[in-house]
Amino acid sequence: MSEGSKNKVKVQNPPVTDPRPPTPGWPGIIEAYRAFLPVTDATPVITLREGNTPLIPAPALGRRVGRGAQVYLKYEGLNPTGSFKDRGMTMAISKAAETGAQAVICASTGNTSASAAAYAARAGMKCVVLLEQSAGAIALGKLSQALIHGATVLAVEGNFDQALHLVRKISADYPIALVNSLNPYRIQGQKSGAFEVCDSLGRAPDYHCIPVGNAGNITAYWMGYKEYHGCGRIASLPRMIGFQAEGAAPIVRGAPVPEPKTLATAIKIGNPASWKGAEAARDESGGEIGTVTDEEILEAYRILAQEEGVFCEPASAASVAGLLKKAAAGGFTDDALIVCVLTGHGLKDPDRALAVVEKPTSIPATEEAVVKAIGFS
Ligand code: AN7
Repeated sequence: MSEGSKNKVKVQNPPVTDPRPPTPGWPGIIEAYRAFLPVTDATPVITLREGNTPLIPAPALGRRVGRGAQVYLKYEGLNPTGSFKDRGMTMAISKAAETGAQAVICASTGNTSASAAAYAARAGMKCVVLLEQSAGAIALGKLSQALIHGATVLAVEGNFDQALHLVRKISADYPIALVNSLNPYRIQGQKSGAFEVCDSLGRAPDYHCIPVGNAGNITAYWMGYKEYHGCGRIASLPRMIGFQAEGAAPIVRGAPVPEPKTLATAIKIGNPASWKGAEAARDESGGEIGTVTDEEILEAYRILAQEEGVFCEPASAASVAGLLKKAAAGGFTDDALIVCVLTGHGLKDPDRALAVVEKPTSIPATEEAVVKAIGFS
């Protein structure tokens, strides 16, 4: 047996920290919003230059909403690992590095694990992720990310909520840092999404639509909007409009859901960690948290891809499903400025895309066959 295989814990690389500015291009959210974040000169900045994602106008959705609405999509799928989780992970891993942590752990429906694995690799830390074992629980793209970044991936015979319970306990009992959104630095980093929305628009939106799973992101966006409001960068605050999948809607029902069900696997969560934060965002902003069905999610997923040219994962489409549902009920004021967060990239879950489209048509390799197939003959 070689030396390497005897020693299960890999030799750690030194963290790849970035030089302080000036550096070329966007520096990542810690340097961009340093004054708003709990970092000091002693914090090693572990960044993949996350953030600075586009705010894409969505005119087709605006027409569907009607009443002069202007709709924008905050396309978080363009973060380095393909989801909004990178905003919080750069903070969580940088702060873990500051304390000398050698290892991090999380439970995940997929995106947190992909992000944690990437940032831990960059920091030279070991990463352990607990995922739900059952078939289809974790989208393929996310699983491949966690594995290729070298995380130790454990498939738990239980659901996300049980996995989260386990990692909370293990991180309390052993020297391994928790990087789920119970880690307050995650929420701190994620609030930068709200800063960027306001920086792009030059104001706050009237409504902010967002999917809700473990409820960290709605909590973080509301924190971000309140901080920008508090220091006078925006004059008004948005109403926070969250959406849970109908089969995984504990906050709407007012009780944990022991066996959550939805094809939007990212938000298949029955007992959200930031439950109180989500309720506070809803109540303080005069907003609401509602439900959308899997059918409504898939319809929004298709509309986004086919009418706006934007490919997101199903959980992300929950924000737009909710937008359309609320609009149909006359829920928006005239000329509303609405931002929907698209939390993750569509390529995370290619199986779902393939399941909802027609398969390619097989044809002979002839001009005649092509022309016939596209209706030119
Ligand atoms: C694409 O990765 O919980 O309400 O473990 O991946 O802040 O939990 C993912 C959540 C929305 C919900 N959209 O955000 C995880 C995880 C996507 C997500 C959510 C998630 P939160």
